Amino acid sequence: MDSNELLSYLTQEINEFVQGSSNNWISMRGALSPSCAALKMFDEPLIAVASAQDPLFERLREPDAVGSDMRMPTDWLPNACSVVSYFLPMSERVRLSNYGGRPASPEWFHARIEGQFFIMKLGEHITRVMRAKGVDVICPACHPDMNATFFDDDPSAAYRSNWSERHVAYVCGLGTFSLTRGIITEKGAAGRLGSVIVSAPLPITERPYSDLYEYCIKCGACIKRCPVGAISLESGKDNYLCHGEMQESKKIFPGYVGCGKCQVDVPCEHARP
Ligand code: B12
Repeated sequence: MDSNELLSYLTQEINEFVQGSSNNWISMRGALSPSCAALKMFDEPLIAVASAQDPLFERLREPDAVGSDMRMPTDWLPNACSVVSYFLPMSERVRLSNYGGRPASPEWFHARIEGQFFIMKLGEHITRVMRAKGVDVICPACHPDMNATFFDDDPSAAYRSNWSERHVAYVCGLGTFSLTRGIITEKGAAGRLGSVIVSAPLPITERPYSDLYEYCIKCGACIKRCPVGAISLESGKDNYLCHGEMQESKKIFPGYVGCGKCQVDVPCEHARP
């Protein structure tokens, strides 16, 4: 298979998995509320590729970007050649359910918790199909070394992962940051991200922007949506306040966390404004 064929094959495998895997649906038995029965969490993803040697990855190790803990593609996979990033847009049902005020809707809680589980299942699936083609692959989100530091762990390094999926998505050409610091893609900001690193060369996606916040129109709609006043035009989003709201949300359904109010009922919800 040449690199174009391999990317087409991978894209098809990802799309079929999102469409066909039962893990993308909430069963009647597992539903937090009757409204969530047979809920499909994610629609067809966006997929983009960067070279593992793209110098922008090194730039992420600077303190103003992510910091020195940010791992490079070759730290995960020594023979890394390409990085594939994917954005899974929340389904309309999930998005609309979260239009009200706090707390997050049960549908949104599912897309946060079972949604992340699904992203890991997708990573495992990609790993299987790529290995079957003789390609080495690592999915950082499925790897025991993937971590994130929260304020309680170390305030000076708070809210940083050693593989920030948004920064990887930015390098791969999927989109730019918003006032809320979420990534805005061609399918909006309401969704979750994942990525894999592979040893095969794949056709690289053009990065159609040069500014970090190019897709954000700074309309301020997310400012009004935030229940704790964590977002401002002057300083973007205060992660400490945002995290506090997420912690509060844990009291509603044990084991569930989420908010996402700033990602819905805003112009960047499901399209690039
Ligand atoms: C820690 C964390 C949080 C923290 C802090 C969030 C944050 N903005 O960092 C808290 C608890 C607050 C949080 C909340 C939420 N999170 Co969260 N979180 C993470 C996590 C685990 C790590 C984030 C990280 O490493 N940040 C690193 C710091 C450095 O990022 P930053 O300060 O925002 O980055 C700025 C600088 O880098 C600056 N910059 C300066 N110079 C330069 C130079 C260059 C070259 C670049 C690129 C950037 C740059 O630009 C950036 C934007 O301002 C990721 C998962 C992962 N492993 O990636 C999910 C993740 C970011 N969360 C996600 C989501 C969905 C949420 C929630 C909506 C939860 C929910 N589902 O209800 C909320 C609100 C999200 C929001 N609007 O920001 C998604 C984002 C999806 C998207 N569309 O972008 C992620 C990617 C999880 C996933 N797998 O999809 N989260």
